[in-house]
Amino acid sequence: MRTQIGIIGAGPAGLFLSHLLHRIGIDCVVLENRSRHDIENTIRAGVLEHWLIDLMNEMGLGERMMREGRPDTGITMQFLGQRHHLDFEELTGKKITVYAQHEVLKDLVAARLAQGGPLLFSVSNVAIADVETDKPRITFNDAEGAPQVLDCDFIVGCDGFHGPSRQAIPQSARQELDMHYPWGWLGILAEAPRSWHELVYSNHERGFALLSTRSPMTQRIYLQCDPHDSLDAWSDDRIWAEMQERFAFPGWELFEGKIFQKSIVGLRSFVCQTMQHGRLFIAGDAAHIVPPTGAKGLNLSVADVVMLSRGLDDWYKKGSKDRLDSYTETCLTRIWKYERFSWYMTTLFHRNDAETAFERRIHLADLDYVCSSKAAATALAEIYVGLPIG
Ligand code: FAS
Ligand code: PHB
Repeated sequence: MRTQIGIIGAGPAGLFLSHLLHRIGIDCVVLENRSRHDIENTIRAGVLEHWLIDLMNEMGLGERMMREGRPDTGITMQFLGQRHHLDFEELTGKKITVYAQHEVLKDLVAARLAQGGPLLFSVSNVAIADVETDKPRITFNDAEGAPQVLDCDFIVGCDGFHGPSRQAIPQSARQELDMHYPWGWLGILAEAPRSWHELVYSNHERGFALLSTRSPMTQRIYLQCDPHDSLDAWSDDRIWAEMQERFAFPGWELFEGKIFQKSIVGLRSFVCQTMQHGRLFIAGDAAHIVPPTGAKGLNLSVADVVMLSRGLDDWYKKGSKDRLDSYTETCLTRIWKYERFSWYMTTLFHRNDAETAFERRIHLADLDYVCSSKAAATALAEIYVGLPIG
């Protein structure tokens, strides 16, 4: 098999890249080791930045998102029993849209297959070779187990944090930086109506809680927990009791319902400051991880491949490698702003048992400042809605 761009991974980064390349007439093949059903049913992110909505619509992929996604003018911040609306639209002129990542993937997969784009699911034994030559290749077994070779001009690793592409950059050439947080997120999906008109971020003495949504009758709710907690320790009753405490607000009711999905994820920040090596590029979670508090993971992954697609366009159309050569530097500028923002939102909203009484008052003053200063609110809002994609 031969193509111009070999893409490993059919998550947001890999699928958006395939559509961006298709739009500019560059051939690509996407290799995904999970099944179509699995990737379309993996519950992850929920918030899309304004420019990503525009991109989906520009590519003709936004019809269902515009129909089923929930555009929000802002978020609600809750602390000390008070709720404060941060009006992003008033502060920035932009909105966010709550539309689940797995729904985005369904739309991207269906469109890619309809275009006849080679999108191979359930592959195995993916290995990257010869990236230091001008004939890089990917070896793998296809869904039937037959060995295959994909010859490419370039390989793009969109295979997430645990995929093989980052490891294909020699350790000596990789500069990796990370931070771990002492918190985990217990996330649930519940069959219940919406209890509030927008996202609620609650900083409560008992811990952080986040009220999000997936549809009018499916709610996505998160609780700060110990990252080493087991789901066995979190019965449905305990989960609802904890959520009622952390979201408690006079005259308001959190609607409960059947919990049909539970998970616990740890929080971390990670950046591989080397995002290219020879003819190999890495993008998205393969290169960086943010704690989900700022709702940046998916959006940052897509921003990487927007930048990369521009460099590949220059390479094929103008014979210029300048934008490919500056890919890492270009992406890191946005990545580190989003890493800081995600760290900020995480430390702002999570209950840190290790902080002193004085630090707790500083923390509460920080929350109060965001809710009482237009300048502070705008600083949060402009990144939450999404920095310009340039
Ligand atoms: P992804 O990890 O999404 O996609 C990588 C793809 O590569 C996967 O489909 C994988 O199966 C495939 N792959 C891996 N190894 C392979 C191999 N060897 N061969 C072929 N394919 C391979 N972000 C938010 O903004 N908000 C959230 O609430 C949020 N919650 C999250 C919860 C969890 C449990 C996780 C893990 C992440 C969460 N994220 C969240 C972040 C998430 O949305 C990512 O930022 C986003 O999926 C990144 O997209 P990709 O870079 O495409 O990587
Ligand atoms: C989600 O809906 O999954 C979501 C929303 C906002 C966040 C994180 C996750 O900050």
